[in-house]
Amino acid sequence: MSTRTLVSSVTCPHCWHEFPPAQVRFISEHEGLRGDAVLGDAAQLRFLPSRFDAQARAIDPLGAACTRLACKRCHLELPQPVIELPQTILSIVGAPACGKSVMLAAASFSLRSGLVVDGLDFLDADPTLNDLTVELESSLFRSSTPDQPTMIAKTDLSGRLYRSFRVDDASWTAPKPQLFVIGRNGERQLLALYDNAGEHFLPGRDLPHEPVTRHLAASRALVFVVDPTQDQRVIERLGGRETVQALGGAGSTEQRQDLVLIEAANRVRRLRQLGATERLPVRIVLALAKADIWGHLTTPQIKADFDDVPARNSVAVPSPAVLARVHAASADFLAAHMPELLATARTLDPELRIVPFSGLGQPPSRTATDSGLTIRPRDVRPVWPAAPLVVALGAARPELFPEFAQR
Ligand SMILES: Nc1nc2c(ncn2[C@@H]2O[C@H](COP(=O)(O)OP(=O)(O)OP(=O)(O)O)[C@@H](O)[C@H]2O)c(=O)[nH]1
Ligand SMILES: [Mg+2]
Repeated sequence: MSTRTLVSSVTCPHCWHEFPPAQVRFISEHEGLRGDAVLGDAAQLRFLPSRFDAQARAIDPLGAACTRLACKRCHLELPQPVIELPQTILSIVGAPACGKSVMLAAASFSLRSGLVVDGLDFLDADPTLNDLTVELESSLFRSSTPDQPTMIAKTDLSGRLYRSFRVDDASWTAPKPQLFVIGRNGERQLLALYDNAGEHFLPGRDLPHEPVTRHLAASRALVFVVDPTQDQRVIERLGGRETVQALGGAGSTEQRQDLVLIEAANRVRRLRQLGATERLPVRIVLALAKADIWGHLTTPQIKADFDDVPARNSVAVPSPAVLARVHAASADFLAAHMPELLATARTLDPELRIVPFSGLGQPPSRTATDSGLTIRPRDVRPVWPAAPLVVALGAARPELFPEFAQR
């Protein structure tokens, strides 16, 4: 029989409760055991086993052998790697329509291709749980109708991307985690990502029983997606709101993105009970989205770096030297156009990293006057879409990406 090493403490990727692996619940298999106090009448009973068979499967109260695991608190199913591998949670944060979902789809799609970083393995921990990223990827990056223009929809604030459970006589809602097993340099880890709606990060939107952004309590790094085209000063340089909106930028209302960042940092402090002057225990990466629209405004032009990448390699993370160059150009650009955002981010993390990218590679367009913006999947060519995540992982877990750990 194979032996397994367990982690010393499990952090549930659904409700972020921490508990020893010996406390993990099993999901009953016997059909007579339908109904669970936490998940409701339709779910199979979750139980703490006291009997096991010769294959180390748990025996449920009606005698069936069980292998599926669940969280002690929220009773939602846990893929096996959750109790065996160290877990890194990255929080993707940003204002509505800044490009989070497009980044997540382009990043997970390209990470699977093996072309992003040498020697990196990237697999779904549980394909049924990851249906959200699989769905996001299939619309733009794996379409069966690549000539049919399409676009990723705005992320819903509630509904099927979230799950409910009852604890302490209250009903809770949490976003579905997307879990991946990543391996490199002999290290293996579980990576947990969440796709929130931007509205969840706006001040005043952290509701007690909808802990939709409570991954901020457990995450190692914040990937703060900035959409420069939502800032009035950038919009003016680009020829006005209507022009920018026609390219996929500008959003619907102007957002103070620095306030969204401050709100996220305040939530990190509150959830971890940190004092106002204590350093944040998370690393911050500013992921500057939609560089296809504004990338010619920087000096030197980031756009030139983009155009230089061969099509087949556009998803690869650029070399540390190129990353350093575009970091400096992006910092100058932010200092000139969005200085309060840069200052806020630097105060929160003096070792801040800035990584520009484009999830689509080129602007979408409007095919009919009454329709939204769309793009043909065939024309989508993401540039550096996974670089912000890899740089954040390098900052949080240098053993995985030593070459990207240092600025
Ligand atoms: N030009 C350009 N437009 C983009 C790019 N990525 C996203 N967009 C546009 O921005 C819109 C919003 O992108 P999403 O990824 O849905 O934004 P989001 O942050 O997930 O938004 P919420 O779900 O509302 O929080 C898209 O519908 C596109 O029109 C890009 O790389 N280039
Ligand atoms: Mg979204």
